Amino acid sequence: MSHAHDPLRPDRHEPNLSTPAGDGSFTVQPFRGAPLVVTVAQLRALPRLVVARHQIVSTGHGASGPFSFSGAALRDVADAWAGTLPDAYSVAVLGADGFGTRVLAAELGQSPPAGPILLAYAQDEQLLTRAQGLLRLIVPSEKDEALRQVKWVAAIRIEAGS
Ligand SMILES: Nc1nc2c(c(=O)[nH]1)N[C@H]1C(S)=C(S)[C@@H](COP(=O)(O)O)O[C@H]1N2
Ligand SMILES: [Mo]
Repeated sequence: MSHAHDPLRPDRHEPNLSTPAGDGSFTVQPFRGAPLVVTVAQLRALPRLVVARHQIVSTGHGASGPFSFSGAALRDVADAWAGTLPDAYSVAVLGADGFGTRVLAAELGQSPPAGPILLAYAQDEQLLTRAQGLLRLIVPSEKDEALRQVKWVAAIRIEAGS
């Protein structure tokens, strides 16, 4: 299937160099029902997982890292706050600047090295600053242009279908 016209599957993107405002809180939009706001403190209460030796391959300024990212599994976030999930679904993850990606349900269960997909709040054991992307989606399997390493995560939306 082609994703050529899907704005959450860009082929390329120049990274946004200006940091959008926010404290890392994000909205979870369940498939049905009202959205809720989750804080970084609530996220940190979920099991902490680590993705080690992950490199950010930037279009604009070369690769950085490898870093060790830690955070909560996107799957645990969905289980905790997204309510009843449809049989087939994907999770749209959007940054405060509108950049984003879509994670398929099947990807949520991936083990290393392809997974786990994290909502990371720390890099090399230091809490991420807002400028660094607090919070940042880490998709370990994506190694090309950081197109799925979404910074400034502000909203997560459950969408039916795959
Ligand atoms: N919210 C958001 N996340 C983003 C981007 C962006 O523009 N907005 N750019 C992506 C791209 S294309 C790159 S190369 C990396 C840059 O990450 P870095 O600042 O850690 O090098 O962020 C990715 N995540
Ligand atoms: Mo990039």
